[in-house]
Amino acid sequence: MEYIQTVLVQIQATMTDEASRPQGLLAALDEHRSFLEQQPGFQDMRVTRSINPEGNVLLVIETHWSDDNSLVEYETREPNVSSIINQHQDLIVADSLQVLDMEALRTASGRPADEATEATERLALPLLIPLGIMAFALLVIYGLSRIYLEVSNEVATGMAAGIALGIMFVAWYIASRPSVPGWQIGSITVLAATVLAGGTIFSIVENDEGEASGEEPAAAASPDDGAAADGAPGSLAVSLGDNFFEFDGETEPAIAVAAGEEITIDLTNDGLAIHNMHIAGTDNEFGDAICELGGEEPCSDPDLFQAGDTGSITFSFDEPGTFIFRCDFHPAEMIGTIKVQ
Ligand SMILES: [Cu+2]
Repeated sequence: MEYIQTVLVQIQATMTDEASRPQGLLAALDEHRSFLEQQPGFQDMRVTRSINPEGNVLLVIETHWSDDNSLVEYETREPNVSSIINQHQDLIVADSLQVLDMEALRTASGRPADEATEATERLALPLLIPLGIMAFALLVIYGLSRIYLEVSNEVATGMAAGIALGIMFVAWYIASRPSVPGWQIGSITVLAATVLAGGTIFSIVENDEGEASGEEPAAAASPDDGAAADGAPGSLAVSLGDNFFEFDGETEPAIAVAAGEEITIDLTNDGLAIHNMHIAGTDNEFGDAICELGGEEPCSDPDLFQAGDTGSITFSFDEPGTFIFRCDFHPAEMIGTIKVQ
């Protein structure tokens, strides 16, 4: 932050030459610069005046300070810009002396940044700050969740309580002090980030090793990706429509399953009519006109689906082959096949 004392004063039109002569006001101000350079916190002095060939001349004297204490210190003792001007009362327009203490909002040293940079900053900061905070929060959530997953429940609870207490302590420490030096905030941030990053990396490495050595069972195949094609165990879902079976986007589906495994297909009647699912026996014939649960051939449970009903069908085939299935209520159009591999 930079603090600026701005002194405004008008020199009478008839006195401008007088002010400019050696030993005049301007020379005195120039000389004052070497005094200023001895003062703690002093950074720069700039004297400007309005370009006005006729009439009174506005003189602006800015002194720049690194902190407000230095500025106040300087202002309350003589010599200072005001006292020097007051020694030249005869030159100035009565009551035209004004002293303003100002605080620079940007810490740019002297020269303002070019407009392009400024525009970029104005546009980018409102986006970057929230995005940065969000990314940081996500990293914290991800990191902590990895760590919590790796440790036992009791340890995780203890850790969460410890972290909460730690955050409260740091917040209390910062809030209870009028100002906290940057290095302390920096140290706290670096420490927290290091612990979090270290713990996260440790958890990930630990977890990978666990998976590699088979300590943890591989995740079950997800319901609808490749389970059917691979014949891997997993739940399959078939929709009953008016009047078709729909599976994987097909309306006369061929459903691949593995031989010798018990397969369960989830069923939903998404149509308005009644339906069921009846799979042919090993002879690929339908023994019953309408199948029954517990009968000779695989039959859906329930054996009659009203609109909106959900249920399933469970079956297994020991030998590879292709077996037909149908809805007993719409056997001509509502059909499909089970491919046992
Ligand atoms: Cu049907």
